[in-house]
Amino acid sequence: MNFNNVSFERSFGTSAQLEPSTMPEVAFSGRSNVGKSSLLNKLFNRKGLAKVSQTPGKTATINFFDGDGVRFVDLPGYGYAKVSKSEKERWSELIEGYFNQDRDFALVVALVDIRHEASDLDENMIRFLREADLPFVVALTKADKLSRQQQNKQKAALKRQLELGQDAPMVVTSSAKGDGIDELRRIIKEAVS
Ligand SMILES: Nc1nc2c(ncn2[C@@H]2O[C@H](COP(=O)(O)OP(=O)(O)OP(=O)(O)O)[C@@H](O)[C@H]2O)c(=O)[nH]1
Ligand SMILES: [Mg+2]
Repeated sequence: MNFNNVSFERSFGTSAQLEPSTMPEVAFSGRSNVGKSSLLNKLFNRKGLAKVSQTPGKTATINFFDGDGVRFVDLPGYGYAKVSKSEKERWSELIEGYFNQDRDFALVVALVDIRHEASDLDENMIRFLREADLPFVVALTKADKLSRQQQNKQKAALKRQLELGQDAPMVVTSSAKGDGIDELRRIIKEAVS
């Protein structure tokens, strides 16, 4: 696939509205504000493709993008404390509803902020992906905020915390500086081929 060719398809507010799976899908999961939309934009070098915000909770729908015959799925972020209970329920309905459907899951890019310990919800997400036997790669985000030495230290600590094997796929990324973007493109290409 070619990362120069992408277009927005549609947004969905409930999982019942989701269109059936007609292409291999690459989904981006992670807590609110971790950098899902930014990473998607960086992969395609298209700044305004997915909406980015400094305010957590920006992506409150599931958004489909057609990337050269591969569907890229921007999921709403989990774990944002300041939204109402009904909003939280809507979000978990969307995320769980998406993963419970019979879809062509080629890869889940599970984003985790490199600066912190993984949250309980991050741990749950990774455990779910492992138990459901879904193909996934962990993308550690915002690497530009740490020195190289700190990045390596956090990478090892997060591998341990998330109980990922030594050679589990984990990519250190920065949407701001471009680190890890080519590597992630390679992993995506391989997963959809
Ligand atoms: N320094 C730095 N900031 C980043 C990076 N990636 C994202 N950000 C910033 O983090 C904030 C959230 O980014 P988004 O891409 O909107 O995060 P999201 O995961 O899509 O958030 P929701 O849609 O709310 O779930 C924005 O202010 C981004 O500019 C990165 O690699 N480095
Ligand atoms: Mg977003």
